[in-house]
Amino acid sequence: MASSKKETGLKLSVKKVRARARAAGRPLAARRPSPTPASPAPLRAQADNFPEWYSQAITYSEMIEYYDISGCYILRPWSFAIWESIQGFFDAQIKALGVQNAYFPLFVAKSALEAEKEHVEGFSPEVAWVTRSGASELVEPIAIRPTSETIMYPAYAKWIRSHRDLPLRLNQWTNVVRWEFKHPTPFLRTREFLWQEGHSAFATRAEADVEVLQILDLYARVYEELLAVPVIKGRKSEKEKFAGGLYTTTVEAFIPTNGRAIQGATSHCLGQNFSKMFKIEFVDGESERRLVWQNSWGLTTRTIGVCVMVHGDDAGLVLPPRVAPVQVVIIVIVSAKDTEEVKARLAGEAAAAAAALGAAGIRAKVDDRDNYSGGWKFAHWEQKGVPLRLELGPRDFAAGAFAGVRRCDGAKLALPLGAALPAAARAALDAIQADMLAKARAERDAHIAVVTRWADFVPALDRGDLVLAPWSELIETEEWVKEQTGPRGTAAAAAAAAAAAAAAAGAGGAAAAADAEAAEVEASKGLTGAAKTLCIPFEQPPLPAGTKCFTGSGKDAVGWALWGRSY
Ligand code: 87F
Repeated sequence: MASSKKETGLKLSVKKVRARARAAGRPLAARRPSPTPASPAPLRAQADNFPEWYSQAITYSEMIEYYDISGCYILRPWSFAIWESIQGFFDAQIKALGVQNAYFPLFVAKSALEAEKEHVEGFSPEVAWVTRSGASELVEPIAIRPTSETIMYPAYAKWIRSHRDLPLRLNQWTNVVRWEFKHPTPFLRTREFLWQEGHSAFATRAEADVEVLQILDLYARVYEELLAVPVIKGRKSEKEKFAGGLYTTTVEAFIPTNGRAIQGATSHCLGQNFSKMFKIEFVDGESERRLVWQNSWGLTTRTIGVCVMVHGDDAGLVLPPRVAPVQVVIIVIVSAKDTEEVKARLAGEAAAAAAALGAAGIRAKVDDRDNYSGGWKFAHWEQKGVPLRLELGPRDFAAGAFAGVRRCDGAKLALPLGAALPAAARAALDAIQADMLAKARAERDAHIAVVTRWADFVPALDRGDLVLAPWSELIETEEWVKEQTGPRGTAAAAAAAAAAAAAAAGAGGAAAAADAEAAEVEASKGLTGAAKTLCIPFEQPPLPAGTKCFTGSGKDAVGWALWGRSY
C-alpha cells in the first residue's frame, strides 16, 4: 500500500528537479556542487522489517533520539510538539467539563504505596525505588510514581468532608516510571513516559458512570479527530480490566502493517475500592457518612507511536495536519539560469505566503536553505511527514499558483498565490485530515474478521486480522485462547521460535543471523504472540438467540468480543 505511493511522490519530485536542471542546460552532477548528498538516506521498507522501519522513521524525522538507558528516549521538538497539540485539545476539553489541573509529588513513601497492596501487587516488579542519597542509604526507600492513586488519595481523604466538597475532579500532566522488562519500543513501551492522569470523586455511582464515558469519548476524539486513527470503544474483560477498579473502558487501535492491536487509552470506574482503603468519605444531605465513587483515566505519549505506525509509509512519517508541527512547507525551486531578480522575487513570494498562512493560523515554513538541493529537501520533509508541500518555480510563479503535493497520497494540486492562498491551504489540509482518517478506517475495517467457529480463529489472526467473535465472557475461555495462541500454539510462532533458538545456539554465522532476523520480522508482523480480548465493543452486532461461544466451550455467548494480538 504505502510503498508505491511514497515512491511516486519522491521519484516525481526528484525527476522534476532533474528536468529543471536539464532545462538549464547543465549536466546534473555539475548543476549544484553540493556539500550534501542528493537526498537523505532512505528508510528500510516497511514490508522488509517493520521494527527497523519504525526506528528509522522516528529518528530520521528527528522525533526521537536514543539514550543510553534502556527504555528511555529523548523526545525532540518534532514529537513533543505533537504531544503539545494533544495536550492543548484534551486540557481545554476536560476544563470545560469542570476538571482542574494540579501537581502531586513524583515520590511515594514505601508505606503509602503498600497501604494499597492489592492493586499494586501484580505491578510491583515494575516499581523503581530510590534507596540512597549520595553515599548514605535512605532510612526508608521511596518509590518513583508508576501512577498516582496512592499519592493523591490520602489528600482526597483530607479534603473531602461534605457532599459540598464533591465532585472533586483533578488531573495532572506528568511523567511516570514503570520498569518494564519486555522489549522497549519508543512511545509504545518505555520505562518513563508522559501522560495525563485524571482522578475524580463523586457522591454517586451514576455521576461516575457518566464521566467514564465522557472521558472515553474525548480519548476517541484525540485519536480520530487529531491523529486520524480510528478506534473501537468498549469495556475490558474481567481478565484485562484494571484489577483495582470496578470496570475499565478502553479505546483500541489497529496497526495494519503487522496486524497488531494496541490499547489507546483507558477510563476506569474505580467504584468504592479505593475510597474504602483510603477512607475517602463524605457526609451526605441526610448527615449520613458515605464512601465516594471514584474514576481514574489516562492517556500517554503512546498516542504518537500509534500515529506513526498507522500512517507512516516507506518514505517516512505521514502526519495528520491537526497535529503536524509544520503543516505546509514551501520550497522555492530555482536554477543557475534564473536571474538574481527572479530568485529574489520567488523568495519574497514564498516568505509572504508563509506569513499569510501563519496569520491564518496555519503552521507554515519556508525551507530556503541554499546548501541543499530541491530533491534533498523534498525527501527530507517527506521523511518528517509534513502534510502539504508547496513548490514555487519560475513557471509556477508565472502561472500564479504553487504546485502542491499531498504527503498522504502524493496527489498534486495547484494553490493560488496571493490573498486566496490561506483559504485554499486550509481546505487542502482539512481534506488531507479527512482522507487520512477515512483511509485508516477502511484499512482497519478490512481487517476485522467475524468468526463464529474456533477453526476460523487462528487463520484469521494469521492473516493479520482482528477477530470479532461471540463470547461467553468466561475467564477460563479467555485463558484457553491465550494458551492455544501462545508461544507453541501456532505454526508461525513455532517456526519463529525455532529460528530464534537456532540463532541463539550459534547455529552458524550469516544464516543464523538471517533466520533470527526473519523470526524478528515474523514476530513484528504480529504472527506470533498470544491473542487476548481487546474489548467488548459498545457497538454490538445483533446476537441471534442460542449463539454459542466461538471457543467451542459449549457455553452460551453473551455478546461479541474483539480479539487480537496486541502490543
Ligand atoms: C505499575 C506499577 C504500579 C499500571 C502500574 O490506568 C502500579 C501500577 O496501578 C498501576 N501500572 N497501574 C494501573 C494504573 C491505573 C490507572 N491510573 C490512573 C490508569 C489511568 C491513570
